[in-house]
Amino acid sequence: MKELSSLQIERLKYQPKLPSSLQGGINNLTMTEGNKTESVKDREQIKELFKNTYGKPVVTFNTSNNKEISEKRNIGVILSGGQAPGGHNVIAGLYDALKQANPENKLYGFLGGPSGIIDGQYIEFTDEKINAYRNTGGFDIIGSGRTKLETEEQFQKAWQVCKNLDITGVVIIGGDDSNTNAAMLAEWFVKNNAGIQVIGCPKTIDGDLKNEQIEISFGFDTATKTYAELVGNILRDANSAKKYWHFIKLMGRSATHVGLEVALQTQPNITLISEEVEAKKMSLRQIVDNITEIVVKRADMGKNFGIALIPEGLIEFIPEIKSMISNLNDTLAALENDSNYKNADENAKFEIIKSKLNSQDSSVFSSLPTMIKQQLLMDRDPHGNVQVSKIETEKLLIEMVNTKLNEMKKQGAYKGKFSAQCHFFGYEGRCAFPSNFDADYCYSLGYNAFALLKFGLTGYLSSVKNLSAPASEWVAGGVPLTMMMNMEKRHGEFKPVIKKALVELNGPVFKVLEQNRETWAYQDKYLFPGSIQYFGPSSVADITTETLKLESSAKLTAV
Ligand code: FBP
Repeated sequence: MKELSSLQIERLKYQPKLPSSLQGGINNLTMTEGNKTESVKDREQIKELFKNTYGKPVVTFNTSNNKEISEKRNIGVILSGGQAPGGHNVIAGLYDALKQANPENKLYGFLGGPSGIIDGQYIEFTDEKINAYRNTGGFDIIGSGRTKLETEEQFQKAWQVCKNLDITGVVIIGGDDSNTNAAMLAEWFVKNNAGIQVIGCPKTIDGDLKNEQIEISFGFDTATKTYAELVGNILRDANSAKKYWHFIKLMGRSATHVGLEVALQTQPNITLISEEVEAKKMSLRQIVDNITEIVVKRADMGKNFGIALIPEGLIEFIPEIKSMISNLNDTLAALENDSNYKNADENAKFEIIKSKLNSQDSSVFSSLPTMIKQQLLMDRDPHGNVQVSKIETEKLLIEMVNTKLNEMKKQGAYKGKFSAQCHFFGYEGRCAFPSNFDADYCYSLGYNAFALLKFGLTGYLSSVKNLSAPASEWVAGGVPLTMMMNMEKRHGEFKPVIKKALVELNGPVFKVLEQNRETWAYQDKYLFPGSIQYFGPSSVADITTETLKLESSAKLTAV
């Protein structure tokens, strides 16, 4: 029996690249401070909530000649939220920097996500443990979770656990919600003179944790390449058999960056973009009509096949459904302890919900098939989000398109054959071996996180910029978490959260889709990206995403 696959063996040997500013070693760094910062929105409220950590400057690191001695210290690390390729390398980079700073330093990993720091569940990392996980996908080195850190009691417990282990710095690797946790914990530790710093690292395959300072979250590169490979394979299958329409739902809870990137890598016939649906105030009916029009026209051309990409979060962007879901969230929050509701059967639950919603929302809710109603009533995640990965939008659209085509058939307006297959690609891409880009980026983020701790900063996100250039030219530094925050409604209340980056309809990435959409719908300009290449020519092994390339060159043109 084999212990490791051939690829595992080769990937363990890969040496991730660091920006040249970090290559001189962790004890040979200088830090440059920029100007004071402000939050993206709701400045007064955010300032009031983060009195101690608000407004700090963006910082950048450079190599210095003065080799400093680092005092011995212990650090804790948490993997938080959905898995994303490269998480293990963030930990490896952090570990290597920490040991380089002082070999007596210790790194503790909290188990199962943020709950690990509250319940005191942890391991101490050793060389052996870290070496077994270098350049591998997944978060299984310590596991992950979605516990929201927000109550006084949780913070007190976390403090006690850190005191017991003599931990003076915590690194939280997570998306927008997890880094909101990081900002809250950082503020609380300063307020209580706990002497514990908190640093975040930008993770999420969804690609929506990005802004002027953060070019992309880690995991997006590998996950989109994995989905693009699968979509490319299906395109070729469809083009060979010429008998199915494939409706493919792609992960991306809120923003459609994943769908857009995969569309650019594969050029399918239809790509729905949630942000466009919302901006154009499209109804579910209009979306169905648009898809049906393409299906009918292709059938007239003798093509009873095609591929449609559906974003995971679509349902929450259709204005009539968005408004209904927002009120439904408040209604469900209010019914949380209502035993009548809790003990009711499914139909009775639907009736209770309908009676609590206003008449418009109630009729939207009633118009949805039972399957979707059931899925909308499922538990929210700990951050109050609808679990859109469980809502089968792809099936809903197939059903509605099919009904419309049957009506058209009766009227003689459609003579084709519609046979559909549905797919959901999400979990398939979250634990793939990180691409070279993600392996390098993640290692640098982790290494850099220790540099932020070393310079005494707290409430910062580890940032590595200039990512479309070779790794040696990347710029390492930190961005205050409060700079990215605004107030949003969660569980029926306004809370400070990191603002999600949605697809910009005036941005360079969406423009490419817009310009080519008509051609791709009918002319089958399919691309087959194939699998991620870990070795071989740089032209295939070191490529980044179309999104990063287009956004970086648009920034350069603007300068
Ligand atoms: P993060 O925002 O935590 O990175 O997670 C993103 C995501 O992969 C979404 O695309 C998806 O909707 C969600 O996680 C699924 O969550 P879970 O793993 O809890 O089913």
